[in-house]
Amino acid sequence: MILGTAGHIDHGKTSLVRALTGVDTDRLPEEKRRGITIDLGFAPLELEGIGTVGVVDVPGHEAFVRTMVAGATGIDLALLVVAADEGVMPQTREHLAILRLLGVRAGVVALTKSDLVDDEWLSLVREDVASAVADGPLADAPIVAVSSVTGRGVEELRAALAAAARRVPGRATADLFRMPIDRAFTIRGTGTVVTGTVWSGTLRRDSTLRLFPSGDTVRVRGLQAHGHAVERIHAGERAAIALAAVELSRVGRGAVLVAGDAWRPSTVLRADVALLDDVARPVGPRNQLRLHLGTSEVGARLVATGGALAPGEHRPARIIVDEPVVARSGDRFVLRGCSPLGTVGGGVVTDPLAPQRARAWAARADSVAEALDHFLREAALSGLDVAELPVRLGIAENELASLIAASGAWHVDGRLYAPSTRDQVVERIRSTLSEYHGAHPLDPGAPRQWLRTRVGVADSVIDAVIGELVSAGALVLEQGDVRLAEFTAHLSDRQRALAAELVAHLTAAGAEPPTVEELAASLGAPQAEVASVTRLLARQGDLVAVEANRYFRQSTVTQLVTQLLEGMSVQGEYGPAELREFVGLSRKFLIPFLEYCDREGYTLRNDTGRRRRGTELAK
Ligand SMILES: Nc1nc2c(ncn2[C@@H]2O[C@H](COP(=O)(O)OP(=O)(O)OP(=O)(O)O)[C@@H](O)[C@H]2O)c(=O)[nH]1
Ligand SMILES: [Mg+2]
Repeated sequence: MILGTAGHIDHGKTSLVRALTGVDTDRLPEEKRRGITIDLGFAPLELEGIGTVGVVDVPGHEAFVRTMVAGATGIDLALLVVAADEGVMPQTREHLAILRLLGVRAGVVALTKSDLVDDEWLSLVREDVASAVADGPLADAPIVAVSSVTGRGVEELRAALAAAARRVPGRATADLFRMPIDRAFTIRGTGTVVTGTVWSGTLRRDSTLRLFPSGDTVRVRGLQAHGHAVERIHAGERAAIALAAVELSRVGRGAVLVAGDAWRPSTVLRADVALLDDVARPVGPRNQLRLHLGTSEVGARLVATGGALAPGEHRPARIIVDEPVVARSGDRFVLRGCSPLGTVGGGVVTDPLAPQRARAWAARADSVAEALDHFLREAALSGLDVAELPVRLGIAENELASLIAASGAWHVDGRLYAPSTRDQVVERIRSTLSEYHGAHPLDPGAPRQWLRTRVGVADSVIDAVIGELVSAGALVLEQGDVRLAEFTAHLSDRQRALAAELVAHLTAAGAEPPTVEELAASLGAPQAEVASVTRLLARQGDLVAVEANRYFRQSTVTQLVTQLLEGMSVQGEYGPAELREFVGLSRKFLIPFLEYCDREGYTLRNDTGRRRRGTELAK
């Protein structure tokens, strides 16, 4: 469990952490010199009945709110610190707003420096604070007066924190591992070490992780929790992870470690976004914003349907970021404005992997099934990558199978399609084929490869549908050509006349027939048509293409093959000149004919000549 401090500068956060844990988290020389917190501080806190809680101490200075956000992200409990002598101040409110935006639901308020004020003043400040937290997540939080100087109230505070901690729900450990990195440094002999709060999942030593935004694959060489080496680390714990062979320059605050192959960096997110009530102006796509998600911070623009968001307004929007971020559905984030600098709002990611032109969309937080349905319909024929769904939907991998089953979606080769897609693909195949048959009535069917390019779905999908339709008898797939089962190639009257003429011509030409071009010229018919008719006659078995574009009558070929094989002895090996004796063809016709015989398996050619292969004669 993680506890984070919050509160205005100098209100006593770091002093109180030291009073609770004995650890001074202000370690930087500059922090000592200026007497303020600049970077995040970390300390272990023992709470009775809870165990060790990781404390993240944040700076209160208005210039370091971005650091505060990085520290507050992923905490379970907030310790809001308000100095009794000053009361509620600007960063008290801003930090409170950030806690609310980040979805922190529990905590305790400490009225520090109570030694500096009298009881009357203290009760006034207490009322002030109560009204400041009234409509937020700390509305019911106990308010405990403390002094880090006298020790007053510190034990009462510890007990209040333990009570609040007991009500915090556990985090999912049977989930994808993710840890936004908040620090990176090198330790001599160990190498690069990164620290952070584990958001989800479990990590074992020697695991392999992905590091984003670099995308590097990294190996976990050592694991520590609260300064002790451990074998595994779970969601909700502070972790120090030693990474094998990673340059320090590759990691830093803002990077994130994840396990599994569901994670993708993305530049368009969809989210439910809320603007704070006290923002000065509406926020639209022209306003430069900073998106704080996990420990990362990137430039962002907000595009909501219906224009700019007004102060206090809550609407679905798209967030377009300058640099890729790794987000998951359900992630909370904070949006800050650049001028004036300040927190303007935040929200919940509803789609971390939004298509470039997707419309903003309101997710129903309680219905993952609805989200899946929406994504499926939106993806239409391109489908969804099943591998990324645990991230896109924000669910554990083990919840996916039943969700997909319930959706009725169609799962082909790692992609998921809306149930209606199958009918759509069937319809497209049918109409594409019937158009093809109309345009090419003599063709046996459309080449499958061509069909794939025309239907506009993944090859695996079209192949699956063709396979189904072939089994169902609706399509015929023959030699790579697909046709509707009801289609048969047919000749028009004119083509029938042409076919008869053509056959007569080829019969007369015997063993030395003309090419298709020559045939077309002597018949005075279009070459394309002659080619189609000869192809059809070849499919029907009347003609044989001994070489490309040169057709023989089947009977002529049979006779030539018979002569050849009868001439060759079983053991003999023959050169072309000898074979020519058997069939009596001129050289121009002989070589293509012999090659035809090789292809058809009548003869076998090697370096020294041809042998007879089969004893059976041509049919
Ligand atoms: N009298 C009195 N002084 C306190 C108490 N707590 C803190 N201080 C003093 O207040 C000053 C600021 O305390 P810090 O603990 O550094 O305050 P902080 O909230 O951590 O400040 P930032 O991290 O810079 O926002 C220091 O000089 C502390 O000694 C307290 O309970 N009583
Ligand atoms: Mg401090």
